[in-house]
Amino acid sequence: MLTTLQKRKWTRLFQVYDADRNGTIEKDDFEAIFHNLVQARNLTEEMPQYQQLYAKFMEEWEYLQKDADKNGNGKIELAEWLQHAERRINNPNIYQILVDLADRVFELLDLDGNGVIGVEEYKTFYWS
Ligand SMILES: [Ca+2]
Ligand SMILES: [Ca+2]
Ligand SMILES: [Ca+2]
Repeated sequence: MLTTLQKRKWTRLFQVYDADRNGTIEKDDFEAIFHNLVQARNLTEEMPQYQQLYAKFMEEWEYLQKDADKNGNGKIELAEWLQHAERRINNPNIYQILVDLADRVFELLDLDGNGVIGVEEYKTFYWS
């Protein structure tokens, strides 16, 4: 069982991943997040950072689809996500993929590099 705090955190994370806010996580959401990030950062396809980030996003999505999408409809519903969270928390190797990705996203979002995501930086990400 997830604790109340874990449940809240993972629900929040679900909302972050659900970029188009339609209530489920799909590959499109991953693509959208990725494109917002690379735009905010002015990364272009020929840059190694772009390729690395894209690979990370797709790795994460493929993993999610395999492990979380239990009804196989190509979307992760919140209930599937929370069950997935429970398995993931208990598996440090898998957990690491998520932590790496979150670090990478954080690094990219912190446009001025001060170690904090400011409101403007957050906006750039979600409303660019
Ligand atoms: Ca979505
Ligand atoms: Ca599903
Ligand atoms: Ca910052």
